[in-house]
Amino acid sequence: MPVYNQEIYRKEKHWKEGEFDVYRNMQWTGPGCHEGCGCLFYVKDGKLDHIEGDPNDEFSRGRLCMRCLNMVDEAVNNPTRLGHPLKRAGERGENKWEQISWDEAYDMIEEHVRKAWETQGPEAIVALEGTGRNVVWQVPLLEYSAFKSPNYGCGFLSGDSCYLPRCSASVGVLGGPSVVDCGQYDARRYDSPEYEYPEVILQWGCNAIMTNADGFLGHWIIDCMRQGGTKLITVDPRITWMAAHSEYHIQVRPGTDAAVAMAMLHVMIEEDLVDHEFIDKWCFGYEDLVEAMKDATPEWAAEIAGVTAEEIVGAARMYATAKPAAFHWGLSTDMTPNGVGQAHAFMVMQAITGNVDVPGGNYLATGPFGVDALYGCGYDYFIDDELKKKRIGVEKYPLHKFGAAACLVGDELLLQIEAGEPYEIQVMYLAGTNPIVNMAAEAPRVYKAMMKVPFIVVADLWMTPTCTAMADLVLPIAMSCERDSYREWWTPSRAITKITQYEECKSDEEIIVDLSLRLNPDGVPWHDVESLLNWVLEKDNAPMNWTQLKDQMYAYDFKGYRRYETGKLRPDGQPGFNTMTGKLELRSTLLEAMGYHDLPFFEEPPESPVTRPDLFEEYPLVLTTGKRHWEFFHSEHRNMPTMREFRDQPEVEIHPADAEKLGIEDGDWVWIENQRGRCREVARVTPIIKEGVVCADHGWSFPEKEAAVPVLQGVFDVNINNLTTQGVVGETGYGAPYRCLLCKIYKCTPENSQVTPSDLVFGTKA
Ligand SMILES: Nc1nc2c(c(=O)[nH]1)N[C@H]1C(S)=C(S)[C@@H](COP(=O)(O)OP(=O)(O)OC[C@H]3O[C@@H](n4cnc5c(=O)[nH]c(N)nc54)[C@H](O)[C@@H]3O)O[C@H]1N2
Ligand SMILES: Nc1nc2c(c(=O)[nH]1)N[C@H]1C(S)=C(S)[C@@H](COP(=O)(O)OP(=O)(O)OC[C@H]3O[C@@H](n4cnc5c(=O)[nH]c(N)nc54)[C@H](O)[C@@H]3O)O[C@H]1N2
Ligand SMILES: [Mo]
Repeated sequence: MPVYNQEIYRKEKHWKEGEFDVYRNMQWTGPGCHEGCGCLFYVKDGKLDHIEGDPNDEFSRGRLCMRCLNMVDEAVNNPTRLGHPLKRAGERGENKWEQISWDEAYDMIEEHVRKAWETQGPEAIVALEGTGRNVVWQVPLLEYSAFKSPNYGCGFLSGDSCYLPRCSASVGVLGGPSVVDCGQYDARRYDSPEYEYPEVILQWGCNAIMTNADGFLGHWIIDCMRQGGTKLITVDPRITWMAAHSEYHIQVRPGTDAAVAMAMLHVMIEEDLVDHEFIDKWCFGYEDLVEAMKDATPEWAAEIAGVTAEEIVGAARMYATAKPAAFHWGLSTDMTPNGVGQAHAFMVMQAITGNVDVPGGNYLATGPFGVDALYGCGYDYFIDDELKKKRIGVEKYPLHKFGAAACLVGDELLLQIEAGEPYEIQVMYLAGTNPIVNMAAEAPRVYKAMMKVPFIVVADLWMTPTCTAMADLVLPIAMSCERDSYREWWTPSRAITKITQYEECKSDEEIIVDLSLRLNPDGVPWHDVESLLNWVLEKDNAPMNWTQLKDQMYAYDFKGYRRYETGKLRPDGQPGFNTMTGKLELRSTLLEAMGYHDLPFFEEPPESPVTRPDLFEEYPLVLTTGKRHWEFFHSEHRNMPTMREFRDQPEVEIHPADAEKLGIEDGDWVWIENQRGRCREVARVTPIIKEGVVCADHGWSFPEKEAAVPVLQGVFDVNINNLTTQGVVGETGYGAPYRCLLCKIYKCTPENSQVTPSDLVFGTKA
């Protein structure tokens, strides 16, 4: 670690610098992202003035992204943010609001919750959240402790298609998720004598430098390349920066990844590039794997994926012979019904090459002190077993009980709301999710269903289209520097400390305390945010309380490498992996016990040129959706002028050869359409996308447009989730086709734009 000027970059938590109070602290939503980066917060007269990256933070090392750097003026000090609880004054969608006090807001919630308890039972209360911002453990804890309901889940993310397919599969195979080792588990980072740089990082369906997803910062890969000479392999239908810097770039047809992965396994096995010592000693089911991969030849996969057999063979050899090699898997793994089968192949690749839990390989990641065993959703001490059985959809899809997050199945919740059977959902609490703009597949259908729920509370930073369309009560939420909190995503554990206050905003943590003390005063062991955070840390077996963590800011808990040898992976302290057999299960007995594929497998997407040649005739392009951009985090940041200056409109990437055939030019507004619906985006004609494939943005709305229905910030006109599906999931219930559909594209004209998708949703035109 370089030594910084200690006068400027000091290590204490707080100091004075001229007219500023400077605080070292973590930034971790809102506004949103997956990370907690170390920042210096410069405060003047109680108001945040500017921030800088903190070079003394081992995690982010002083680097910040454009969204964080822009956050002060356009988020924290933005006068259009929510500052007071608002009660709906007109009809839903009219955007008429009455400012009320927190007491009145809580009275409303209490009345509806008690009514649900009395008329149906707590299960009629549902709490939904979005991705892992710093509203992750908070929402289930509120749901369990205050509402006493087991029904917590994601905001209609079909197939729970983000991280959960990967992580749930990993519970059966490795005993938990694995993450590329860039030294992040050890506070000494690259300077640790034990650390080795990966010789190769294989990046699969992941764009780490843009996304910094899941507690992993993309620039660590650049660190490895610069400091350790790490080489890259990339599997992606688009030429990303990473792909352009790779030795092999395998440009797959979306949704065919498992075939390519199986062929790579086939090559490794056939050419005997595997680590027999590790397999013999620590793995279960190798013979079955060999048998199952026998026919998965590179030629077979190349034909399916639209790549060459040579690149599959070359990439397989390069990964398998590198020591160590690391495997970085992205969201595209999850966004297909084949997600679990694909994830299984990826884990097996890490295993048979001997790259699990070794320096510079794939580290088996848990929270520092055990919290994330259930991905932060394990605090269900308040719910008895009978109630747990009432979690919607988990009897049908039991992997949800064992998986990485014990939550309800969103696709099944949708069916239940639509049918009103077996009972009606009476109360919905949304925090950190904006479903009809972004998370929900088949958004128009989800919108109509949600409108049937009699009482909806949205806790957010802004008046989003979801608030306007359906909220009965909107709660104003504190941003990161306005909250005391505790958060980790793998490592390190972090304390987030309150520095400023905005209007009447409350943090998600304060709301848990207030509502649980109102609704379940005898059932909860806390009385304020500090005692709540102490309780959470205690449940996580942390060796310190909140006040101590706050002082030291973060805590590492590195337990060394090859923990299968030292007994540190299993609760019983025995060597081995935390799986049913105690071995790394190349063939998963957990998946077998549930009647699922127990070995890696490939299935064509449900709507592909191969499975649906009939549809392909009318919709001749393969559609993948939702690649990320620097400027936005999902639906967020569209209201920030600087971000819009960089990127003003939703775009769909299309290859020049396809564009030419369709008479489409760069910059044209086009309709993207399939049998479920359409939306419009701007064509970006570019050779970086595979021919025959288009990639459309997600998460768009135009905050500058009219908020009230039927405009609703234009959200349904540009919503790529008009084209996605609900209920088309993998056998386990995990994985849905957000990234492997079919569509057609044509230029927008006045004639073909007379009836818009919004008109169809709101019935404004026949
Ligand atoms: N700036 C920013 N960062 C984010 C987010 C954000 O909205 N904005 N969202 C966060 C969230 S919740 C998540 S889950 C992560 C996602 O993080 P990543 O997985 O890293 O990112 P994506 O950009 O969604 O997708 C990665 C790549 O998948 C490729 N791809 C598309 N379809 C396929 C396919 O079928 N197969 C393969 N192999 N590749 C395919 C795309 O071309 C893209 O380059 O990012 C997180 N970080
Ligand atoms: N077609 C398509 N759809 C996708 C994707 C895709 O790739 N393609 N990606 C999917 C994925 S991977 C994911 S994870 C989902 C993400 O979906 P979500 O995580 O639901 O993201 P948003 O819709 O942006 O909603 C987040 C809301 O939380 C608010 N917020 C931010 N910070 C806080 C906070 O601290 N507290 C509270 N209470 N609110 C806060 C924001 O203002 C915003 O309104 O989207 C999914 N949708
Ligand atoms: Mo996600």
